[in-house]
Amino acid sequence: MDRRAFLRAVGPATAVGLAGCIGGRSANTDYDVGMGAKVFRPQELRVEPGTTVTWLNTSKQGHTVTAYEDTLPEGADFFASGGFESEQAARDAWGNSSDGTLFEGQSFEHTFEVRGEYPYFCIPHERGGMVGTVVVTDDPETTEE
Ligand SMILES: [Cu+2]
Repeated sequence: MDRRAFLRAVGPATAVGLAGCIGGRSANTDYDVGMGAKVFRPQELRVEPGTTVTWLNTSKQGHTVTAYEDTLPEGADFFASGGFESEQAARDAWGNSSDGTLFEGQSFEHTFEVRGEYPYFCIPHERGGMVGTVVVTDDPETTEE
């Protein structure tokens, strides 16, 4: 079983539109982390180094995917929807003009090379608890470290 297929298999049973899926994978179903009203699903995703993770806004609300810069593993790249280079830049841009927002059906990707834990959040729903973690590990199929 390939890695992405495994991740989908253990991921959220989120209902998404099925139009256009006949005979293959549509863009709307090919994602690793979905989004509810104020939640990332799954909240924790475990992947091997080198994995490209795709987030898809499967809700009607606008969200962001924004890394907590201060807690990134050493040597890891910052990531944020909108392509900002720092957490502060992402927060400022969202505050000024909602830049970096993923609207319904929009996706964001990041490739994780460095092992470790990557907490991230949604800027407008951070206070509502919309946070998640990507764990990059050589052994993604267990939940014990
Ligand atoms: Cu959100």
